[in-house]
This record gives sequence, C-alpha cells and structure tokens, in this order.
Amino acid sequence: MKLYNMNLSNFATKCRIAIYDKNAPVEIVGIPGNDLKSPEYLKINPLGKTPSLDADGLLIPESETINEYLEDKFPNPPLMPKSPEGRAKVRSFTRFHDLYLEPPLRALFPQMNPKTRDEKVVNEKLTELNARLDQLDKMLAESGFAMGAEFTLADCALAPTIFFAVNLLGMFGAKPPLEGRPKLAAWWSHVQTRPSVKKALGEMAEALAAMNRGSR
Ligand SMILES: N[C@@H](CCC(=O)N[C@@H](CS)C(=O)NCC(=O)O)C(=O)O
Repeated sequence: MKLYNMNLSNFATKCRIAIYDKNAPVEIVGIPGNDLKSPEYLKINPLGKTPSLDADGLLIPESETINEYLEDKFPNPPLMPKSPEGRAKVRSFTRFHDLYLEPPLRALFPQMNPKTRDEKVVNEKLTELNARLDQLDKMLAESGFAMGAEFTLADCALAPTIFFAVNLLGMFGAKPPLEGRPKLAAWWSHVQTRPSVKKALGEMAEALAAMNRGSR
C-alpha cells in the first residue's frame, strides 16, 4: 500500500497521523513527476490532489475516505468509537473540518504576499474562519482529545489545519487563533502529546520552514 504524499499538505498529514498511529504498513511516497498535475500522477489520480492511497491496486482519493478505509483495514488501535452515536460524532467533526473550517483558511493561502494581497478577501475569510473557530471551541470535549479521552479520526483531521492556523494567521495581523478559545487551546496542547501527531506535525513544520527558506 502506498500513500501519495506531500508533507506540507494538511490533508495528507491527516492521513499520515492515522498511518503512524496505527503503525499501518503503508509506504509514504512523493508525487510522481514532483507535480500534482504531472501526466504520471494524473494517470494515477485524475483529481490531481494529495493525498491518495494506492490500496494494492485500488486508488482511493480524499483524505477522510482514506482514513476510514485505514480504520476498516487496520482496526487496531481503533480511531473510531464503537457506538453509532460516537461514530456520528467523530464524522460531525471530520465533515465540519472538511466543509466549513478548512476552506476559509485555504482561501487565505494565495493572499500571503502583502504586495499582491486583496484586503477585502482577507477580511472576509478571516471573519468566516474566526466564526468557525468559535464553533469548534464549542464542539470540542471539555478536556483531552476532541471526543474526550479517546484519540480519534477527529483529532487526525483537525490537528494539521490548526497547525496552519497557529503558524500562519499572524502574517495577516489576525488575532491568535487560540486566544479567547480555552477548549481549543487546551485541546491543541494535549493533541500534540500524541506521538503520531508530534511526528506528522514535525514533518509539516520542516516542510513549512523549507518553503519559507525557498521564498526568501
Ligand atoms: N478534499 C480533499 C482535499 C485535498 C487537497 O485539496 N489537497 C491539496 C493539498 S493540501 C491539493 O492537492 N491541492 C491541489 C489542487 O487542489 O489542485 C481531501 O480531503 O483529500
């Protein structure tokens, strides 16, 4: 099994966390042709996105589909609760992440350069993102991981995106994302103690530092 990966991608990091946590026998490989739109990679994954998983001949795109597949295939340690209610709650977090929390953050990426920045877009997206972060603060468990004592796919989805929020929002003059959000702040310190999260976020941090060195 192979994960087509980029260490800086928050979606690919979501899958690496699950792979590391389960110690799953998945080889982590780069993107063929070093480009998401290379003919070699488009032949493998017509979506031209990372991550995608080659599950011994079956190509699975979409980070959350990959993580649910890994959960089905390698159930130990479990990253989903057993009860239908618990599973629905984890999926509420992962859908919230993919559909509502991450898009306004992603929309800020093209606005990083202050010289070409559209301040209207920045203000709109920061307002939207702050509303989503407030919602997340309400959704998180009182302590521990997103669901409480158990580490789940919800934490895998949220940690890489919150990493970006913590590390990138300062450049837009935005208020720090953990400020005034006590549950989010407590969750963020706790989730980074999980070895799989620490390892994957470390790789993301290295990739971010390399990108910043390259753009100087
Ligand atoms: N919904 C997809 C999103 C994946 C995604 O957008 N990945 C980014 C990198 S973080 C990408 O491949 N961008 C290139 C593109 O969209 O063309 C998932 O969950 O896997």
